[in-house]
Amino acid sequence: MNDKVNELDMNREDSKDQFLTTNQGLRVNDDQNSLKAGDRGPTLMEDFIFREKITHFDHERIPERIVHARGAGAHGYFQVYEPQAELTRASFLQDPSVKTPVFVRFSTVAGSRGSTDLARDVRGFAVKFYTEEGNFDLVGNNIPVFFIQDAIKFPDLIHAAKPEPHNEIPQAATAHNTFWDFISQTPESMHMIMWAMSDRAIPRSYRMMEGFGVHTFRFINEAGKARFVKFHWKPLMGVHSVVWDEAQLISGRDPDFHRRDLWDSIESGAFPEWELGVQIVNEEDEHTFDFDLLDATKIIPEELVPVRRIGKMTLNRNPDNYFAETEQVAFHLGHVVPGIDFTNDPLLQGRLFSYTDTQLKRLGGPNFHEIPINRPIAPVHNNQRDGHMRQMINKGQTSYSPNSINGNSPAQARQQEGGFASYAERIDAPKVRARSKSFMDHYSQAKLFWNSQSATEKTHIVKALRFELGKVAIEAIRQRMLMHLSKIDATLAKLVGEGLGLDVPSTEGVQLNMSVPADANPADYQSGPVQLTLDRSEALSMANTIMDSIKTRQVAILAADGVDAASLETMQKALAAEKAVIAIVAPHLGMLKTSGGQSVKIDASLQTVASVLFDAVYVPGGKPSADALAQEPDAIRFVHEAFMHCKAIAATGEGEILLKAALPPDRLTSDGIISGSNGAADKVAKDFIKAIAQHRFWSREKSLV
Ligand code: HDE
Repeated sequence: MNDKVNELDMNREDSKDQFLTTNQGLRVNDDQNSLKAGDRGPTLMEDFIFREKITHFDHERIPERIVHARGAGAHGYFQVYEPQAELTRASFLQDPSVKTPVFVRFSTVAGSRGSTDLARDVRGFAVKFYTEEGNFDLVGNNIPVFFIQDAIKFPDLIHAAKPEPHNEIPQAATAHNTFWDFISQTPESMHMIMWAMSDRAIPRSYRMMEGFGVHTFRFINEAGKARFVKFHWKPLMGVHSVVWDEAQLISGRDPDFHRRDLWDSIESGAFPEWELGVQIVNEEDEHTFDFDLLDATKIIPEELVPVRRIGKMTLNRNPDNYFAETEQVAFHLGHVVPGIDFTNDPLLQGRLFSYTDTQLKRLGGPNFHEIPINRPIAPVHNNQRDGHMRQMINKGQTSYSPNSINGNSPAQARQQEGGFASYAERIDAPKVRARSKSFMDHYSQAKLFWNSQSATEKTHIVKALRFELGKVAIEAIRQRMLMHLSKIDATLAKLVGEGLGLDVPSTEGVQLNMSVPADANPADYQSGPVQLTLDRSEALSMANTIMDSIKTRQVAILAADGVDAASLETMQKALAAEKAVIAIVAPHLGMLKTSGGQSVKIDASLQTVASVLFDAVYVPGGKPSADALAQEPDAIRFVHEAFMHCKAIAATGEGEILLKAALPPDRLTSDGIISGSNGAADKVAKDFIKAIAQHRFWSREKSLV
């Protein structure tokens, strides 16, 4: 039961078995021809049907989101595990039997609405909880920190990241001059840069990403006691990514890869799940860390404050209409409920302004809260009136307060009645434009992140930086970036420098932070020394993630006519039992003739798919099948690419012929390549399943560190 999904019913339309009408309900008799003076004459102004249709069409587009334009959404619900009354009075966090409806939108940041899902980018992770006390939006990302510390820099950051203004190139990519020009003068970005250059920025699936509220928020309980809180989403499938070469190829083969993955898994009943985690810090401990809790470029390492998992979110329904739901959904950090409040994080504070402002432009006026997907399930009563596209028909004579005519309704609610009261934080300070000294450590947590990565992850970061900076045409920008990297780690800087053909310049006497007010002393804005309370944090490495299931993993079975039916079936059964998704890929579409003369349906041809769309490949036996595939360049490339991207590969019997055609002999025994005779198909299937769950076999790559 999902109240919001049912509530949307009043706005759903289904034209099945209905007549075509105008927007006024008039049945249309001829939708093929406009009204003309003679069948070869000019169209008449009178044609109100033509004009209505074309006018509506002309106005079908609304401005795309200025950031996070590209996204995909889904409905679901959230359930808390235990009452959280000790921490917060928020009602949706009290009763484990209550399923609070949610709508979630995942997104990339930089690209336009039609750009590829596989850009190297931060992913948005925005959740709207339709609670009984009103909507609560947790508008987060899949990376726990941000590029900048103060919201006033956001337009600069985004202008630098977006396609360059003179030629609108490149789309959905940060690998260009302006982005790195800005970053190389903004050391507060360095921690975020480490994350953005890591594989976190190229997820395998939205279902396999963490989510973070980023800012420090406040929880407030019934007694008015406040604590700091950081929000986390932990995916039950673990955190997994693709490799960069693969991401680039997917962008061509299927730019809707993430959108499709989310859609298909929900349609097939494999509902994505995340646990909601909280890190709690008591108010008296605010200043016990070597970073500032109000600084959104810092995490609280999980080793210092563990993440408590307090509930679970399940996404179980795709939208009916992309535009009506996913495009029109309007998130806002300021959509909170009693028990959740803000802190003075200057990034958070700026966001509190931006989200309503942007909806006014994007959704066209102040009534965007009435659009069905944005409408709370909690009742709405206030004295706000009129405006573009008003849906509500407010009854009565009064639209002001106090009023005596309507008994002063709608009435303010006491706190005990659910009235929201802002946390009465004491503020007594001069009004200044300034950055706190406690925000001036820009490299320590970047170093912590680097130190916490596996050798493979470090290699990928180095390669990502070589790629991105390699696309920067201005050498001074590359040089500046190398200086910053050398502050994080000397090996990192050296390795990136080698890829760029540059020595790492000395930072002696160089002012690395150029984001300095005109009258400030630049020295006050330079980063303090690197200080590490922790050497490393296990939670930061994806190498430590969950790898226990192959559920929903996409497995390609490469086959041609004459394939060995028994080994094919054995593998199909074994994979299906583990809930993997199987596709038989053959040189042509239609039916496949097995060695035993049976017919098997082909799911995709080698022309329509590629290995980058799958997690693993299996080549069954049957000599005619294997021989035919070994003659197909697309089949050879399929196996070769799967190998290059470190995926599990299995073959039984003559299936090895294709492996031998695709890979050099010394690579046939690499990790994650499983083969056996046709008779051993059972054993091969078992080993293959274990291998797919490992996600990737990084030992095949050349490690740089
Ligand atoms: Fe956003 N951000 N943002 N952002 N943001 C928007 O609001 C903004 C930031 C995030 O799926 C916009 O409705 C400012 C951090 C998500 O609809 C806009 C600053 C985080 C989404 C806006 C930030 C986010 C947005 C554009 C600097 C992670 C997509 C369209 C202070 C915690 C939500 C819109 C969706 C969208 C402003 C930084 C997350 C312009 C000024 C940090 C997930 O209002």
